[in-house]
Amino acid sequence: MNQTSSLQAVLFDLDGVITDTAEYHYLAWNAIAEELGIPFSREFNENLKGVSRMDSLKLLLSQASTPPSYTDEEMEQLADRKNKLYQELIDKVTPADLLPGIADFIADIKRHGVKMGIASASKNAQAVIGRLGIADQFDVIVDAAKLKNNKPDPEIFLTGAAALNADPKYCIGVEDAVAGVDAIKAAGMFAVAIGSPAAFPHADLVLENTSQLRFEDLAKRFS
Ligand code: B16
Ligand code: MG
Repeated sequence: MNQTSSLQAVLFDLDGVITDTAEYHYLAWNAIAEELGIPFSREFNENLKGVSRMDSLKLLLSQASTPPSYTDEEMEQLADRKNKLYQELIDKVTPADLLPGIADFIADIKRHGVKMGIASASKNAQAVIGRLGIADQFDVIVDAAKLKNNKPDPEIFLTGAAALNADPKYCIGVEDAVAGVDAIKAAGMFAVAIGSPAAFPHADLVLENTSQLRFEDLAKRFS
């Protein structure tokens, strides 16, 4: 191929990059917080982006005036309840829920023969991608349930690159969470952050929103 040939793969975070399921995570956690009488807000919910289900629950409980001490089993039950609420909400997801520009960006990557993967902390990633109607576009969806370490550990991005037989040096990771950007950098990849520049000092490139993602601009950085 031409000048874009050295870019081997693009690994995408899901929530906040491909679709905005963060709102559904918020609604489900809010219901649990209300039930437990713990204060919770959209602002606090920002801290849960990219964070695993159990770590999110721990953060939520830390907001109680007297943080409760639950057994491991009780913690599992609370996390399961939140997940059931979340799954009811994602049942409503359709292809119209792709964030702006994502459909074109994915199509461009595919057209240039560059591989694509999903590196999401969500154990519901497969279901969400299916409902968005884009499952066949991706060469791998990393199974978060099989990982030992959460973002900012690079494991999820390295696992994705290995599955695609790609050298991390020639991979791009796209994220909307600070822990995710740190995971991409720790994996030795080029990190694109979606959000406000001030929030992502470690990213190689920060774009305000997904409609600014351009395959040609990114591929040039590898030529
Ligand atoms: P689940 P991402 C993350 O997805 C979400 O940002 C985070 O809010 C959520 O707690 C986490 O997945 C786990 O999700 O409960 O569905 O396994 O941003 O890494 O795509
Ligand atoms: Mg995310």
